[in-house]
Amino acid sequence: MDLDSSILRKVESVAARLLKARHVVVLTGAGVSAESGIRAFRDTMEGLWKDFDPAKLATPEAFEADPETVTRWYDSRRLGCLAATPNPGHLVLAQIESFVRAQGGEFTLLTQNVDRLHQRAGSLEVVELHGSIIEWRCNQTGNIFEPPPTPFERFPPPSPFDSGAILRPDVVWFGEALPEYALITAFERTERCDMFFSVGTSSVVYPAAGFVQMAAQNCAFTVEVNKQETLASSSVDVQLQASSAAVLPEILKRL
Ligand code: BV8
Repeated sequence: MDLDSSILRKVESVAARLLKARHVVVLTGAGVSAESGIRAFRDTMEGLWKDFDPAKLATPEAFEADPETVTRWYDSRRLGCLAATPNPGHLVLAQIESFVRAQGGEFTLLTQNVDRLHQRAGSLEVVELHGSIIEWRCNQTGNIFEPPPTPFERFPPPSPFDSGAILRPDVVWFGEALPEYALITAFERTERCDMFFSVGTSSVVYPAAGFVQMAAQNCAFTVEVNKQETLASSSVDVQLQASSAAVLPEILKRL
């Protein structure tokens, strides 16, 4: 996808800043994985799930009320994530991390995504704010289990750790607290960052959506990469309205 000259001028300014940045934080959302064929969270649902609302299914109440439907939905998404491959957006973020570290800087990737594509693309310092769909956990013991890359045979899947228990995806549902380590790390790194990117997120979900505001208040240079305007667009220094898979490689080329 060719980027127009106004976006390329903005890309030049972002790359110039990144050359000097020493504490870089990147927040990613579902838009980064969209080009790997993974439906963004607020995209309309299709097929079997077209009559369901993700925001209602991604809750402990839904799991309590109908564990079979919720675990079927998550297992189909898990298999979709395993079948997907990282796209240029994921790969470039891993290369930008290497660049910043080679300059003696610190790089932190805060992701809201649960698909583990950043790790598969080679990103090292990844903080999963909303957990991972690739791992599941026993709803009694809390033990973690990574299922094989095949569909569960029974729903809800029985726990291998406790005969009366079942497995749930190791994600953070609405109304659940983020993992303590993830939250503390996200606050600490955002507090001291000198450059913050918000990539492929609608900036609707908190506390993740609050980090870009926090970075801006701490005078970090803030950049948004999104196909559309979002709730964060008015608070960033540079808004790159384009796809992450198209614009991130243009930034890397200029480092
Ligand atoms: C909590 C995992 C407290 C599951 C998800 C204020 C403070 C704190 C909490 C709240 C608050 N106000 C409201 C709340 C409650 C709630 C919340 O934020 N609600 C929203 C709806 C208002 N927050 C919570 O419940 C959080 N918990 O705060 O707990 C607490 C404390 C102590 C004790 C108990 C409780 C937990 C939130 C986590 C929920 N789990 N995911 C799963 O995946 O199934 S969130 C869900 O939305 C997604 O998974 C994703 O992680 C998140 C954000 O979505 P996006 O990633 O932005 O995706 P979306 O589809 O919306 O947008 C995609 C974007 O990409 C679009 O802008 C599009 O234009 C763009 N795009 C598309 N293609 C591209 C692109 N951009 C670039 N390139 C492309 N190619």
